[in-house]
Amino acid sequence: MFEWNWDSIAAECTNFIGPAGYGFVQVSPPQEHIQGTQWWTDYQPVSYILTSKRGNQAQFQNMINTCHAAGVKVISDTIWNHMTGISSGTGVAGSSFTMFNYPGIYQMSDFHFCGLEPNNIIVNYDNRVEVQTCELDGLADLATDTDDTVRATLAAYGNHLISLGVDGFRLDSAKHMAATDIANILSRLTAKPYITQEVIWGAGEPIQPSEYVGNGDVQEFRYTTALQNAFLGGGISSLENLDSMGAGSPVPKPMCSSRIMTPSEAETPSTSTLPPNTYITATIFSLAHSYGTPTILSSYSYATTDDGAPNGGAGVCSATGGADGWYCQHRFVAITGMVGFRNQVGSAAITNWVSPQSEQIAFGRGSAGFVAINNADSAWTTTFTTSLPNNAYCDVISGKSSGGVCTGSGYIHRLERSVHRYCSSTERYCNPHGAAGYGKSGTSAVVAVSWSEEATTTFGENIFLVGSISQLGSWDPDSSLPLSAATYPIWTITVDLPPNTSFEYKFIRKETDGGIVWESDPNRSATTNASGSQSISTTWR
Ligand code: ARE
Ligand code: CA
Repeated sequence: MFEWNWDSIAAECTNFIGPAGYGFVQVSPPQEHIQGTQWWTDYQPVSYILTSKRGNQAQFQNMINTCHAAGVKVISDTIWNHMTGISSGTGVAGSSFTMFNYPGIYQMSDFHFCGLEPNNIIVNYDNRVEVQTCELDGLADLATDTDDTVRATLAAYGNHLISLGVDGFRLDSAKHMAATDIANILSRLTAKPYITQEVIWGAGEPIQPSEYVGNGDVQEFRYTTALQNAFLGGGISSLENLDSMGAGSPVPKPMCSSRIMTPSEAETPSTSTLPPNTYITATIFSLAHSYGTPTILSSYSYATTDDGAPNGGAGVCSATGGADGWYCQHRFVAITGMVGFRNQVGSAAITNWVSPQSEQIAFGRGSAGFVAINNADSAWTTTFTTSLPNNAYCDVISGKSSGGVCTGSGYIHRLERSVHRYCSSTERYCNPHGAAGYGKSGTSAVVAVSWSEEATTTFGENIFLVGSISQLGSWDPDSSLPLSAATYPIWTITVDLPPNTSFEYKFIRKETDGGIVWESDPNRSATTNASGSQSISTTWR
């Protein structure tokens, strides 16, 4: 929530971010910084007082509590590398300073003076020592390597944030501190927060993002570049090889850069309607694909790149987009639909990847979701093979499920596990078929049947449901439905079945070696109700 103030983030957590299913909200730096309307004044710290443009400590605390109550964790942007770049002044909380003397906190001896003529400012990114001990853009560089006052002060700041309930830190300019410096400071924290480190990968540079993975996640930006290149002409079929697209070298899995391109980097979205543009389409891809931990940047429009937040920093949105200069990308229907999709598919593997031509791809995520993306300007009409069980599904991109009814298009997922979808010539994206349980077609009445099957298994064995009707796999073990072991030894599953329908079924156990053990005869039987839901409890036999 780039540059949103604390009160408006608190309200947005309650009103939208929590209900939409986002896991975290990342916020701009909370500490005292230099004065000025430009957004980047936030990156010139003056003290560790928690008063910034966005509010004071009480407001920051209230935001954390409110977001937590809405089920949303908080990541704080955190600056450990440097202090100010301007030579003197007064911070937004009233603290006076001169560069290299921050009263009561740091003095001259706590900073690096790397000896680089004429002004100690980093020029050569091919020199490790220069990058880590000279000044980034002239920002007073803290001696994080040698100075115990610096390390203790930064850890005290981190512990203060943790004591308020902050769940994670984004470590700004992490590349400009040795990974071991960061590790030392982290070791002094009272709890281990979620860590994401900004280490921009640069061609030929000696400092590698991989050096930092021991501390936490790394935001290294090659993912952004790969997506941008693919969607803006390179061809999205190339994304099948995402793991090896990092400018000739592999993009290692654990360090995904998650920041998606901003609207200004792609095409500026309209604030009133859902625009079928590249930004949206690429964001859909990043949420559908298993790679990394996606971040949605929620930003604002600007005339110059120095512009600070609109509306005095108070974030405002319309129902499905921005208002008063804010974009509110986190509210876009397609994006929130895909957040739900991602929550549903979890860690399920990618299945059934197809790309008939370079600008069209489709793939599934286990038994829970399927997405088709058309980045060409021509229509794409085809039949897909998916890993989804036969069922009715909502298109979560054109509308999300609300009260069990699709507000967008609904699809019946038919026999042969295929699904039809047509993209019009004006659409640059095609719609994914959303997660089971994330909304059923409003046009097809179904009865939700929930089973609780008690079964003891050994590690690696799993229980599946198979039966006489197509929704239960037509007695084909390969089409059987997996039960959840979340409440082991009670295995559970809920399946939407047609009303007033009689069928037979059994549970099967799949062994670690692929073998299948059927329950003993006779077959179990049941008949669905006319509507609503029903529950059946059984025990393995
Ligand atoms: C401002 C003024 C400057 C002035 C300075 C000091 O704009 O003209 O010299 O103040 O008075 C942000 C803004 C800066 C701003 C700064 C402080 O972007 O414009 O400077 O706040 O107010 C490298 C770093 C990377 C860093 C980028 C900017 O490795 O960590 O440079 N990114 C983070 C944030 C920024 C933020 C800072 C760090 C500082 O994302 O928003 O700066 O807190 C290659 C290399 C990269 C290098 C990149 C750009 O790609 O591989 O490592 O990134 O070039 O140089
Ligand atoms: Ca440094």
